[in-house]
Amino acid sequence: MPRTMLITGATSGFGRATVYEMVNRGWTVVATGRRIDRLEALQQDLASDLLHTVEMDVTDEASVDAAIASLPESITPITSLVNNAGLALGVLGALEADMDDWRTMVDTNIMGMLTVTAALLPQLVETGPGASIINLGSVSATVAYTGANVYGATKAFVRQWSRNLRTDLVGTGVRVTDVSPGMGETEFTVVRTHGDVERSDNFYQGAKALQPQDIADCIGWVAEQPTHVNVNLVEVMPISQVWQAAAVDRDA
Ligand code: NDP
Ligand code: 8X3
Repeated sequence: MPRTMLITGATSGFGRATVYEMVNRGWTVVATGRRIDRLEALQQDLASDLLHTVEMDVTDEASVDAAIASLPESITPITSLVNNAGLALGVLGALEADMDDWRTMVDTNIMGMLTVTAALLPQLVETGPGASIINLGSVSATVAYTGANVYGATKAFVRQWSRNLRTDLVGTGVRVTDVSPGMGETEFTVVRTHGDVERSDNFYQGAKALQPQDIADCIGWVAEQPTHVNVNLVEVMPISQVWQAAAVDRDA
């Protein structure tokens, strides 16, 4: 089984936990993200020959190409790609939401994922059986709630893209999986609220939300399935979280 994984958005949350998980499983890991100080901290903390770090902004095609071109031959081809970089911005309904936030979510969650995937697809196909692409979706792909508007829609894209890509890749040996978490306690809500740490802390307070390691475990499990097995979708929520009944506005 080939074992070199590139993870986008590895400087925080699910991506960062997956770096530790996969290095512990003996994989070679390429951790990427925009915050170089965080990548350096990973290097120092893990102090492992299995870890390589490289700056990558998934919204910048030149940055993606340069990062991939910089990888030493000794660790290519990349055999597993985790498209984890992503974000929600804003909590307001569509009437009050900010167009710049919408654009950034589409650029990152959709175009960023596509850019990195297209750049690495030749290496993944070269690897063949055992290769995998693991995309971070979300329960918000199918559950509507106020303020999810564009964020949830980008994750609906991830859901269908994962299935369509898997269909296109049949016969290559490359697997495609959508890992769709519910509420996870990461920097996600600080980012979503544009830096409101108190609001973010209150959101997670007492919720017993998913922890980054929970999703890292899922990703490790998916990546190490036998080569003939494709896990299509992993949807995982904290046991404290459930779906709401559809809301009714009695003044409508
Ligand atoms: P975090 O905010 O903790 O981590 C997000 C990561 O994405 C960071 O490492 C950040 O790195 C990276 N990132 C953001 N923009 C870019 C960019 N333009 N280029 C490269 N990297 C970028 O959030 P999570 O760990 O929670 O989120 C990871 C994924 O999981 C996302 O796709 C998110 O939508 C999804 N998800 C999260 C849930 C949750 O409740 N937490 C639930 C369901 C899905 P840097 O800033 O250094 O570039
Ligand atoms: C994030 C999950 O439920 O906060 O993707 O929208 S949720």
